[in-house]
Amino acid sequence: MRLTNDLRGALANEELRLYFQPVVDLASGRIHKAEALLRWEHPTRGMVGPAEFIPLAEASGLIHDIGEWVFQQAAQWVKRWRQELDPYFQVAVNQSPVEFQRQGRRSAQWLAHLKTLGLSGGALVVEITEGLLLDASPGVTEQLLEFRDAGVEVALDDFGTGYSSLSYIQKFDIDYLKIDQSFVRNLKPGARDVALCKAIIVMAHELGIKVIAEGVETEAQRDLLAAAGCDYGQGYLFAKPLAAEAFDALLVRQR
Ligand code: G
Ligand code: G
Ligand code: MN
Ligand code: NA
Repeated sequence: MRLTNDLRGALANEELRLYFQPVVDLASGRIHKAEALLRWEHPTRGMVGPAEFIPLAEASGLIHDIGEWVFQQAAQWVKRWRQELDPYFQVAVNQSPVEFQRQGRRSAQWLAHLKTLGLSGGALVVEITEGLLLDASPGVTEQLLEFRDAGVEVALDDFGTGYSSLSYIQKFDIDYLKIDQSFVRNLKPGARDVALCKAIIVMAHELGIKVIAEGVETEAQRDLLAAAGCDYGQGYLFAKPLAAEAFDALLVRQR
């Protein structure tokens, strides 16, 4: 396919961009973390989103080199933000099931690389989806444990859209649960989704898991989530995903 061929050249031609969206502590209103979101600045098509090209990257095997690039970029930026702004700042990177299952011995290389930058594993959060846990092979479990041992935190992305089962999150020692934006969208006083979000938050907290709400677009949504005890929010209300330099400027302004 044409786009897959172009994607082969995207890394070499430096067409990939790593954007960052703030993750805000709902109690203080401060930016504590960022989610790294990949973009492809295609020479003729303009900005291409990951939903379009990640599947091609997976099918072609290019996902592994791309994932490596994402990690390198994320590590470089989190180093800066930890050094200059906040020693506990974290950057979250997304891993598709295909990537995560092949992570294997790369974990050791990642950790070694973080170490050369003077960073601990705790500088990173890895976002995985429920689907990965559903057919969890011994390799997946092992990988999760390896991250845990190294202090890398794990977030369960898009929570509520898959086969959300309480047994997974209990079994896999997850650090964060990200409530999918489809639940946040309909948050209005008295709406059923308020009860749903509250229940998710209470359950997560009982299990020692922190909660991030995605797709927060209005102050009303933010206030309902904060009142429900949600720890973090992410969404256009705070900022859309930003180019690294713009995100950097945002962080400097909050210092
Ligand atoms: O930012 P946007 O809505 O376009 O992201 C769409 C999807 O792409 C999200 O579900 C996100 O998890 C995924 N995604 C974004 N960046 C990356 C990445 O670096 N690697 C992988 N595997 N998925 C990503
Ligand atoms: O990794 P994940 O599947 O959670 O990807 C999050 C996606 O949601 C990204 O594509 C990001 O651009 C998008 N997004 C982030 N904030 C908002 C928001 O407030 N509203 C909507 N509609 N989308 C958002
Ligand atoms: Mn995500
Ligand atoms: Na998500």
